[in-house]
Amino acid sequence: MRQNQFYINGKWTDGKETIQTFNPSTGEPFGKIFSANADEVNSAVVSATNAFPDWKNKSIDERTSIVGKVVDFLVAEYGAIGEATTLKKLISEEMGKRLPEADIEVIESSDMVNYYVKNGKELLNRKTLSLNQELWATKSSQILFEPLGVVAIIKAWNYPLEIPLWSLAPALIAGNTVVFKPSEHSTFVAEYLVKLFEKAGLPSGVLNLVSGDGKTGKLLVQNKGVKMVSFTGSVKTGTEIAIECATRHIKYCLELGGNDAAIVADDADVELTSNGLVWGAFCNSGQVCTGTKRVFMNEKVSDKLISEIVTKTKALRQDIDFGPVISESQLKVIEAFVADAKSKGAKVLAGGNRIGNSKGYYFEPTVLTNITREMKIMNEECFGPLLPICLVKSNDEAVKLTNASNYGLGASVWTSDNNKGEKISEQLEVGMVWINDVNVAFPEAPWTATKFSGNGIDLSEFSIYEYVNIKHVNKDLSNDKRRIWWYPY
Ligand code: TXE
Repeated sequence: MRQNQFYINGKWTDGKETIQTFNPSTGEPFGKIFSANADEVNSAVVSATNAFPDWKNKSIDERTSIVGKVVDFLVAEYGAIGEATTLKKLISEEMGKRLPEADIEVIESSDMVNYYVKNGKELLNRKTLSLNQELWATKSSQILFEPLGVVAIIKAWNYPLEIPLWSLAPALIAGNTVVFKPSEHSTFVAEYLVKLFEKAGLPSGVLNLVSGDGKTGKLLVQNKGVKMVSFTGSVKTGTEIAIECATRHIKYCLELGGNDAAIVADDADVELTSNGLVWGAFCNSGQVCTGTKRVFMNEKVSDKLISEIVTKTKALRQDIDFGPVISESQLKVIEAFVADAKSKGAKVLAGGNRIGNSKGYYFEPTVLTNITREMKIMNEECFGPLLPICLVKSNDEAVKLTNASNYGLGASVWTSDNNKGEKISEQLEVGMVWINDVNVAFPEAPWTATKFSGNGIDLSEFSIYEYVNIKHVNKDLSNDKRRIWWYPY
C-alpha cells in the first residue's frame, strides 16, 4: 500500500495519523496519507521561517535558475501524447483524470512555470518612478517588490499538478518560502512534484510539504508563522480562510468555485458550439471550476443544437472520454442535483444516473433541459458531469440570467460574430470570458474572479504581486535645510 511522507526542512519524514485514500476509477484503496497534526504543521512553518532570510537574499537569477530546472523535469515527463508516463499515470490513478487530460496538464504546467522563470526578473526588479518634475524636482522614488515570508499554499485536487504550480512558481521566485498542503485526494502527485523541486536543488526548508485533509489545512492557516495564504477550493472553505487571514491582517489569494454560464447566441455555429459545450461540461468529468455549468441558449438555434449535444454526449466513452468523479460522496451530491432538477420539472435528455456496473465513482454525462431558476443546479456549483440547458429569447435575457448568480468566475459566449461576443462579454460580471471556447488557461492572462468565486489573481504578471509587499522608497536629492512646505508657513 502506497504511503506518502512529509517533506520538512529537506527531510522526508513520517507522520503519526493516517487517512486512507481511494482510486476513484476502481473504488480500491490507493494509498495512505499522513494527516499532519499541529506540531508537525508547526515544524514545517518553523523550517520555512528559518530558511526565509537566505532564500530571500538570493538573487532572482539564482531563484529562477533553480525553479527553471523543474520546467526541464516536467518537459522530460511529457512522453508521447497519450503515453502513460509515470507522472501522468499517477495523476490518472490518484484522481481519475483521463490520460489526454493529464497530457494537457503536464504540458500547461511546464509552460506556466516557464513563464515565471522567463519574466520573474523583469517583474520583480525594483522600478524607478518618473515623478512630476514641476512639483517634485528634488525627489526620486523607487518601488521594491519584497517577499512576504512563509506562504501557505493549500490547493484542490482537480488539477493536481498545475494548480499548485500556479502558486509555487511565483511565490518561490519572489523569494518566499512555502508550506504546501495539497488536497487529500492528490497527495501523491504533490509528493512527486516536491521531489522535482528537491532534485532541482531547492535549499532545505524553502519548500515544505505536509499532508492531510481540512483539519491540517486549518492548522496551517491558523499558524501565526504564516504570512500569506494562497488557496484554491470551495467557496465555503475559502470564506473560512479569508476570515482567519483578515483577523490576522495577512494577505490571501482565493480561487474558489464557479457556476460558469455559456451564452449561445442565435447565430452560434451548431457544430462548433455542440463540440465546445460537450467538452466544456464533461472534461475532467465536469470537475472543473470554469467548466460549463449553465447554458443559456437562444431558442432560435436550440432544436438542432440540443439534438447535436445529446448525440455527442451519448457517444462519450467511459474511461476514454470521461472518468469517475472524485468520491462516493460526490456521486451522491450529483444525484441530489439531478433529483432536485427533475422534481422541479427538468427533463433528462442524456444520462442522469450513476454507472452501477463498475466499482468506481462513475456518473453518466448528463444533459437536462426545461431548466428554471429555482433549481439548485442554476444557483449552486455541482462539480460533476451535468449540462443544464435553459432556453432564452435574447442575449439580454441570457446576460441577466448569467449575472443572477453569487458566482463570478468565468463564462463563454458562442456566436459567429466576435464583435457581438465582445459586446456581450463586457456585460458579464465575471473574471474571464472565452468567445467560442471555454476553460482555457494562458500563463500570460490573469486567472481571476469576481463575487463569491474569489479574490486575487493566478497566472500572468499580476499574480506574482500577490506574493510580495510592494514598497515605495522616496529620497531627496537637494541640499536644502527645509522643504518649502514645512514650517514656518
Ligand atoms: O475543495 P475544498 P475541493 C474549486 C471547485 C470546487 C472545489 C473542489 O470549484 O468548489 O474547488 O475542490 C483544504 N481550512 N476549485 O472539494 O474542500 C482541503 O484539504 C483550510 C476552484 O478540494 O475547499 C483541500 O486541500 N484548508 C478553482 C483544499 O482545502 C481546508 C479551480 C480544498 O478543499 C479546510 C479548482 C479548512 N477549513 C477547484 N477545509 C479556481 N477557481 O480556479 C478543506 N481544506
